[in-house]
Amino acid sequence: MSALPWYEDVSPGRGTLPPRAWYARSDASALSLNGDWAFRLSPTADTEDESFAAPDFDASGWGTVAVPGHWVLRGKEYGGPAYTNVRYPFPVDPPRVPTENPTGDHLRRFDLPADWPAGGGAVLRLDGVESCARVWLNGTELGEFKGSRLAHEFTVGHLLGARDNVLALRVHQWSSGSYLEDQDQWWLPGVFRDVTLLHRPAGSPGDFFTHAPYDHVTGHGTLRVECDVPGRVTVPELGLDLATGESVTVPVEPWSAEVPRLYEGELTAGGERVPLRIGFRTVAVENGVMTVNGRRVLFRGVNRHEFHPQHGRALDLATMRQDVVLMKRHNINAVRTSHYPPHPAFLDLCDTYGLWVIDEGDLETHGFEDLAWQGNPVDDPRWTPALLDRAARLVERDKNHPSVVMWSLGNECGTGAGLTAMARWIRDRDPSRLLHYEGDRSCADTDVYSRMYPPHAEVDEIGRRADEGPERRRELPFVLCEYAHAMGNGPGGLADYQRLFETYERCQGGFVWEWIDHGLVHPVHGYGYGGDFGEELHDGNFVCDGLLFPDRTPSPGLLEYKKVVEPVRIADGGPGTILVTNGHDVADLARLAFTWSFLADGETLATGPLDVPAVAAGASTRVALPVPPSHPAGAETVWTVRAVLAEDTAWASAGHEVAWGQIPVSGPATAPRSVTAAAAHPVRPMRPVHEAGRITLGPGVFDARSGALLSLGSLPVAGGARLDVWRAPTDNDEGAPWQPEERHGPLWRGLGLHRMRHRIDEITWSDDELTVRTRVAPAASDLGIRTTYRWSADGSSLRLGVEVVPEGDWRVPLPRLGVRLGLPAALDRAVWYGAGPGEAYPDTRAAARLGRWEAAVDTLGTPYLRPQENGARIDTRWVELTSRTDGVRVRGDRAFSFTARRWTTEQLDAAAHATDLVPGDTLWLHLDHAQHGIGSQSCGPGVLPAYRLDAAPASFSFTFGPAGG
Ligand code: IPT
Repeated sequence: MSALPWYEDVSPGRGTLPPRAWYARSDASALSLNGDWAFRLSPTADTEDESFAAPDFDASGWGTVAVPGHWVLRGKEYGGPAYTNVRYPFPVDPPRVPTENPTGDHLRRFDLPADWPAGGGAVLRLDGVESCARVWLNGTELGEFKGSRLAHEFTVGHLLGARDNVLALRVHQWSSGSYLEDQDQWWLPGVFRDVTLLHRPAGSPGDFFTHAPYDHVTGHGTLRVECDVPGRVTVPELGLDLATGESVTVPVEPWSAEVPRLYEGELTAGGERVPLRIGFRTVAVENGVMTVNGRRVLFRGVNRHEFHPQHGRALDLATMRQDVVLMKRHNINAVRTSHYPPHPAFLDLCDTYGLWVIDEGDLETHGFEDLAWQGNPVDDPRWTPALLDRAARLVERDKNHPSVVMWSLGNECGTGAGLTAMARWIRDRDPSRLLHYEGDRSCADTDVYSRMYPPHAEVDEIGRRADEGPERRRELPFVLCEYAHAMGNGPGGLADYQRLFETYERCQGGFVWEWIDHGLVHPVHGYGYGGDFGEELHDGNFVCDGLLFPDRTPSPGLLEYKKVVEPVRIADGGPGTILVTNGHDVADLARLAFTWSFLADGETLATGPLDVPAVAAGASTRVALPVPPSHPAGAETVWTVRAVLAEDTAWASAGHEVAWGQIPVSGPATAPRSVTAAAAHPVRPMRPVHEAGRITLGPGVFDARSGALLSLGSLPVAGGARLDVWRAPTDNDEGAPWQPEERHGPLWRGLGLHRMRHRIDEITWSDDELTVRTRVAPAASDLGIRTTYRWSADGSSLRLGVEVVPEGDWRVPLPRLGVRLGLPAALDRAVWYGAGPGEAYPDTRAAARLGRWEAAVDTLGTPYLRPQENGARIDTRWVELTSRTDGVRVRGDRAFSFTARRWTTEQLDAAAHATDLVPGDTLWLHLDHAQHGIGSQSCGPGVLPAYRLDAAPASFSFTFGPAGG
């Protein structure tokens, strides 16, 4: 067999310059080559010869493609995006790739700007091309490279003319590099980051390395800028002017994610002045704890893939900034750049706004796991040069960012000598940061013990340092590089993890998987996921597991995370006081203003400012509350204390809420636990009246045969107000096959909880009550739920008491336990008193606060890309649903959850995309005594025992009355 073509050999490339520090700009000229390029797509690597690279080639018959961009996102005639999680979408035979290898030829003609300097050289920089490129300028081949999310540069000065330069790129979708880029994401070939021509004045720096450690004992920073050419470094604010290579120690303010103090400086060498953005900080492990500037840090992190619903991984600066601002506004302080170095400008934003960064190499070979890791490139010396190239391109490009506190070798590669070689190289080149890699449990090469998706109990054990394992590992700080899989509704259990992180110093937080849903704009489905673009192999909606929807709207999961990781805790401090705990890593509370409000039955009676001293990070203080305002006797009362930004910041305006707490003063008037009518309606109980197949009881009319509620005052009722235990399984209910726990979604469906039948055993009435006895059960099973409905009424309200007694050996929890009824869709507004304003379930309820809330019914739901249970409002005392002319109020004897939507659970369950759900003319109202928790089992652990809804005898009741009652 002949030698392999370059794109199939394992080498990282040829002809490129050594990697070096990236900077956004200097005073040297630069020409962006972004824009519309001439483009030709071929089905194989060799359909077309290389004559297109010749300067006189006529490309007038070609189409165009936007650079940066991915050609597959241009429409069907350009192929399409393809999503796989772990599996390679081609036969695994490294380093060979399929003959069907979509190949994009790209051409760009350009003139040099009139003011392009005459002397010096020039460099062509390509910041990201998937999966490889061969490059020509003016007919001369420059070389070729692999490493999609890495910068590659070529010397081009000698080839440039003033006019009519022709840059030609041949890009193959598949290359040997694809074996190293098996990240869980869309396969998206193309020139997806900037292409820039950089003038290089004579004597200008090739590379430089800013060293700026901070000594927290002395408060001094030491600055030294290494450079490959002699130059000078100035930092006017510090009065510094020193030679490159020289070091100076001066008093400084340190950089941290909370106080991202940057000093502007300049490196002058030859004819170039390069702006420096210096952040002084020292990263260390001290006694098994990771510290920055001598203080323990706690990561409130997310995994961020680069994603845009229209542009894939081609992100503009505004979108990157939007990500950073959204993170800061949601109390997120750390990012893992899963699983490749991001666009370099993103790291500038992290430096500026303040985020701790784990910068990860462009490396994942996960698809070998299914093959027992046979042939894994990270354990094959032939691939080591390619791995080292990736390590160097990561570190060299990003080494000058203070935000980067850890280097990560890559993700999900198993183990191998190649990884060790990378780790050695990185340690040698940059000992100032910690090294991360999750895939090797021995931690032989790493400075932190990192896990993905460990259950809470395991985190607890590690926190107590009771974990077994290699000696070395037991002395390392612990992080969860991935946890809380945010797929669909969820993640549940966040608060329980956070408690562990705040209990054990060794547990230094984690990174939620993941930041944003990768739903791509789709002509039919709104947003498409795996399988929607004709892929023969795909992993469905596993690519939609973010805290943001594709359009960057925060999901309920992000709001929950914001609350769970809030850096200030406001709790009951004992009579008349609150306890304020500053959970920041370094910042005191001076930047925050506190306010109180006093609520009675959800109504705000008074508000005011609260003086809270600027306690230091880690410290607590007790603060006295004012005298409560006068309020109705017997009202449920609660203090709400909020911490808001005192002044505008770069990422939010003054008044932006950072943290809050609620402190109950007096509870709800204790409701009668008995569900007998007498207890609820001491006055004027009404008599059921039987006539012509109907039973009338106050405002309720029932079918005398089935006991179904037919109307409620003037409102027709569908579905009878019957017991309901089914919910459209969430992605977390469905669970992941690799999780050891039982998967409830499939078990529920197997049992038939989605097709429960209602047997009417007895309908009786007395002077003051209508009683309907039933047994609710699925076909083919001996499991069932004895259900008794007791209806009673006074003049205007109707009361339903429900008693359930499960029969048989129930081994699975119930999805929900409540009743559902259909009301006219004209009831389009909801007002409720309970926890809100957003969706909440037993283990996703931290962000829900007690209050009186109001919303259009059509906004109560959460449009998860794959439809599933959503939109419940927890801890509801009462809810009112109204149209312009009509309305109903439902009160619970005890707090309940309500859900209101214009489609049934069955329709929700059957839908594959949010666009499948069409509102009907019935408003389906669920009144749930309880719901099962959410958990995180779509990838990680399931619902914790405390949040399980086990089948057990229960009774609950609701009172239906006129709105405004
Ligand atoms: C883990 C991966 O690291 C990440 O890329 C993503 O796939 C995530 O899971 C799930 O969405 S790997 C998983 C099989 C534990």
